[in-house]
Amino acid sequence: MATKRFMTLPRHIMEGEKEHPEATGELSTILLQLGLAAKLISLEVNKAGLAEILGFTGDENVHGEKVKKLDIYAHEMLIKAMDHGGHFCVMASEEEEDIIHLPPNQKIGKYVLLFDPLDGSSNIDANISIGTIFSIYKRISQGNGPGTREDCLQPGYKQVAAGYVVYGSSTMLVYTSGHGHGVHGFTLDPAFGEFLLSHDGIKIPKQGRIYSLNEGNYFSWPQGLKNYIKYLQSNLFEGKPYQARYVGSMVADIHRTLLYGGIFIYPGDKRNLKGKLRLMYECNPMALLMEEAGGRATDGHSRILEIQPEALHERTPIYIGSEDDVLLVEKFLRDGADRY
Ligand code: P6P
Repeated sequence: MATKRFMTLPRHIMEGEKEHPEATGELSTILLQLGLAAKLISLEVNKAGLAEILGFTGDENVHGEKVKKLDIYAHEMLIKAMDHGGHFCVMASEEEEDIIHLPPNQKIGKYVLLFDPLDGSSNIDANISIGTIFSIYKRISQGNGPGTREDCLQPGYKQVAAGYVVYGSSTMLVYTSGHGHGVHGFTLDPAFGEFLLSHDGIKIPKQGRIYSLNEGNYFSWPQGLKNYIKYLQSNLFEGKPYQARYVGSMVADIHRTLLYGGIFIYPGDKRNLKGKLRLMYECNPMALLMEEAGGRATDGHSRILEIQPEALHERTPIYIGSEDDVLLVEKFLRDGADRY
């Protein structure tokens, strides 16, 4: 392995490819293209306050939510960066109701890309960290024609790669190609516009000391979750209770959980039984990363990665982070018998 000091994303991907002779190099090219899109989105995000591109477009996305201009820019940038090169047969985005076909004149590939172009975008105006989340599968539909909804609705354990870009105090790209190949983080050096390996083989602590969820929804939670949070607040762990941290931007909250340990929760509650976060392009990619880093990700009872999707934008409750923390909340949920 080359010295880490200047291990750029391209070199890391090429080195990884050498270790896996079965790799066709196509996945490597896809990850490099995603890195390029991330740099371009990062440029816009980092100057958003100056570029007068803040504020609502007045449009609404497929979920009836007001859309910020940066959402559209990130969505369009990712499609432009990924819709040629002949790698994909179909794509899907949080910003589009239906699946996205490649332009008619483009070569059709064997991969499927799902993405949330700019998650946490409601935080843009407050300069809070936001992110891009991506999930990659191989097609399962027959033939070499355009991909189908079936290609986009695969359970998370079939992902061939997943990751996120967090646009924060620095821009970081974190990805895994699954199958024990580990989770690796790259920090963008703006001086020469390259992602440099900064976190090689991220592993999450088996237990943390931080819990992360929106406590404003307390009175809608299942009883077991209320009991769990009260337990964390009223017991001492190494002499003090757990600390509460909640950004309200999934990529930022997951990134901190991955590096520091603990648990991130977006539960189902009596108003929204399936919670808020999307299975295909938020929870599945984060679950693959977390399991690869030694953590755990469930809907409170079952592995996120084993959920058989039925709809492109379906939601799921998510309990994700350090293995011991997720196992403990599952016990409280069982004991609470999902009572409200
Ligand atoms: P709430 C951001 O809008 C988002 O989709 C995720 O990034 C974040 O984890 C969640 O919603 C925050 O939701 O209900 O706590 O504001």
